[in-house]
Amino acid sequence: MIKRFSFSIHGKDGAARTGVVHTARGDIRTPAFMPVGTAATVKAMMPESVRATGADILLGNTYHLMLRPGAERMARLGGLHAFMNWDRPILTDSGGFQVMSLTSLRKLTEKGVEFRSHVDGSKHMLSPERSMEIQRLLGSDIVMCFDECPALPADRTRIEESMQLSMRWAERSKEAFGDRPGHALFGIQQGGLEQDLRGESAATLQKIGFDGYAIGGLAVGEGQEAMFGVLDYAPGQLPQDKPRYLMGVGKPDDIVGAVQRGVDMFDCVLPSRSGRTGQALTRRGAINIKNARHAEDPRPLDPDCTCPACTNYSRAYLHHVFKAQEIISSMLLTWHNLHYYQELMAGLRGAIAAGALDAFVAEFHAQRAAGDF
Ligand code: PRF
Ligand code: ZN
Repeated sequence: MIKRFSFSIHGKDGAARTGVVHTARGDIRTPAFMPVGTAATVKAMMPESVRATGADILLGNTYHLMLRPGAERMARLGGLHAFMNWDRPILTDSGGFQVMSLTSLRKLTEKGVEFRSHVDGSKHMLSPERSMEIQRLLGSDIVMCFDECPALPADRTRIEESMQLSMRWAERSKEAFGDRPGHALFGIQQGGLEQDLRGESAATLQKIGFDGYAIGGLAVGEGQEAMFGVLDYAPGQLPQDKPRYLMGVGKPDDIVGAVQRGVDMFDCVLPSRSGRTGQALTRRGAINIKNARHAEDPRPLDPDCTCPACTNYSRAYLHHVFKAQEIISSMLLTWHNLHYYQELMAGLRGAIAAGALDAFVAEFHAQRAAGDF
């Protein structure tokens, strides 16, 4: 018997919720942060290390994996989970957003989008139907609808036409996805910063019917205040009893504000990418390990962090290996950043369950205001 996809809410505090998404490959505690494993790896991390940071689920990308190593090849090799040695849930993004941000010379039509690979210039096509097929070949547990996401600012006509195209593609995605027990399909709300268009998008998606609902089209240049303005109403336009996923967000304070407004799932390259560029994200804010002030500092990054970077190494060492471009620099800082993100999510879950989210958020901001250790 394949376990059915479901979501149970165990506690609420204001608009925030904590619960568990149940999948055939295991449970996802929410609010959840999904580390990004674009090319079948969370860069600089072994999968068992990613798990050790507390991650329940990873994100993979249709766009990158279709180009390299290829979806059909991945299927012949047993699917993404076996290929990358991660047996827990994987959510895959559908590719449209990456085509728009990573390729030039693309052609958008009702059918889908034609583009040239950023790897070798070869020509490819993505459509709702092909995106569903690729995500099936990868073996994704949570499949995302194929959508289009305009960069902001954009005028209302452009936002409206794009949203309506995404809704027609959502319908085709659902049809092409079919009936796949144990696998989930999420719709993606679009509509920019326009409340009525967001409402129309949410209503259309609910009529089609999905296992979960993403809020797309945010964190694309509008700024935190405008994003929170949308999040003041967007989660309420979506079903109460299904998971809500804010795509591509974000910084720690973005996540905290979005959780307060009713979002359950997040993904972002920030903790892993900034780990590779020498930025540590901590309770007290960001620390730039490149800075010469760390060169002889024997203290750990964060004295209270239990990650390997903070338990076993000094800031002086982390500064040295970054300056010397040693691979361990990326490994240690990525581990620390992912550990910090997962601790933050665990803290949010505990605070919501205890009905103490306001106090938790006040302490979160107070520690950041206190600055470096
Ligand atoms: N759609 C899809 N993927 C995304 C986004 C979107 O709108 C965003 C926007 N922040 C990030 N990733 N399919
Ligand atoms: Zn640490």
